[in-house]
Amino acid sequence: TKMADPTKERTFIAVKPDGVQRGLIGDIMKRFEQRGYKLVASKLCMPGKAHLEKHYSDLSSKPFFAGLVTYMNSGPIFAMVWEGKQVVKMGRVLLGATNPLESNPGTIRGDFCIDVGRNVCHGSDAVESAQKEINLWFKPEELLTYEANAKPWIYE
Ligand code: RTP
Repeated sequence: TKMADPTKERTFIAVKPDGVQRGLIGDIMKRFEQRGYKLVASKLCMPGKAHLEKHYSDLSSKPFFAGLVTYMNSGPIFAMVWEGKQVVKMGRVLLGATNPLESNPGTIRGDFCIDVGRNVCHGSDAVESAQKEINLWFKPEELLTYEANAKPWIYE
């Protein structure tokens, strides 16, 4: 059996409502673009409370869950799917630690925020959750397949 192409890994990244309001969409996209990742889908959306509760269902027992959903439902979210080698893990690196007080300068959260409840972006934490989140946020026809000059300029 043929191994899956490692350069086709995908992750779900979102600019949260505070990031959109603060005009950070371009900066956040730029970091993924310049690293060499390929954008395969994106949209500005306000998916509503039920969808956001589903997105964060693993956290439903946490004391901050209601506040988290209210925050996520407070304005448009810019949802994206990025593709490339180790993009799930690297996406987390680019975002920085969940709590901005622990995220390194140079990361998105380390450069732009202070409070964990206003941490401007989301990124899938594993390949399996990425697949689930991509399916929750995007229809199959919204994910585009196209050539993007990655080989041989990004990958050896
Ligand atoms: P995300 O899903 O947003 O990328 O964040 P994450 O995996 O780094 O962190 P997770 O533990 O899944 O938490 C999801 C989001 O909930 C908010 N949060 N608030 N008040 C708190 O103690 C607290 N802890 C987490 C954050 O907005 C976090 O990104």
